[in-house]
Amino acid sequence: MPGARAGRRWRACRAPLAGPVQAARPAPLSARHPSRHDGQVRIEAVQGDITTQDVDVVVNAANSSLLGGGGVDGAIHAAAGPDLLAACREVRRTRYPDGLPPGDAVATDGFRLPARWVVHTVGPNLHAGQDDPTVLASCFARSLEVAVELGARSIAFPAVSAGVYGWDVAEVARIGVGVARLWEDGVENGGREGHPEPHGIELVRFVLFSPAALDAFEHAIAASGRSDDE
Ligand code: AR6
Repeated sequence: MPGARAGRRWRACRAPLAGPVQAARPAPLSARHPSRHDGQVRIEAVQGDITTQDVDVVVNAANSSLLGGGGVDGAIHAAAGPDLLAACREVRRTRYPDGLPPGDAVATDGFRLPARWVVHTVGPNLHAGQDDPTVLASCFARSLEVAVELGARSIAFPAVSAGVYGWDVAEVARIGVGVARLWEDGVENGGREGHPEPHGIELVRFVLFSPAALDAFEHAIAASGRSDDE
């Protein structure tokens, strides 16, 4: 199970939030979870443009420079406006002068996006020989961790590394959904009973550009054991 191995990695590279990001003021736990008793997370896949998603956090499939690029990275920067690039430059200057390493994640505000925050992660680039699935799993896991630290309830992921970086979308789907399921189960936090603090994430949405990618993620969700209607 790649997500299980990835758990060790994402703890190992845990880092504090970037300075420029304004974290949500946490509400009392009773108010944050008015209707949830079991810690369940809704995991879903939709076809669409991630920049239009009405969620708390949109995840960006960035590169280590954090200074923009093509694909989903270019779309997010275009939709968020130039303040996003300025925030990324600040993150580079203050926290990651050598760039964000593959598998890690860092937050900025979302600026003109409907999403309040962007969590930037860097997937492994298969074309550069980066073929370790634990690094890809760490992208999903670290992004979730950062979202929790922000106080987010909902998060949208693209198919990280399935574009320019060359990973097979079915593999990305298996890994991304696997990490989300582990999170849902509380495995990385000692199980629901032993969870020291509710994580607060209620929705993990994978947003896919193409019907083929949607199909891959729907298949991975179905294969991972539970339907969200259960
Ligand atoms: N909404 C949802 N998915 C999208 C969107 C969108 N607006 N645009 C593209 N995709 P990629 P990577 C899909 O290449 O493989 C950038 O230049 C796309 O169809 O964006 O991690 C960065 O700066 C694909 O399925 O990310 C890096 O240099 C998926 O998003 C490099 O590309 C990821 O494709 C990162 O490559």
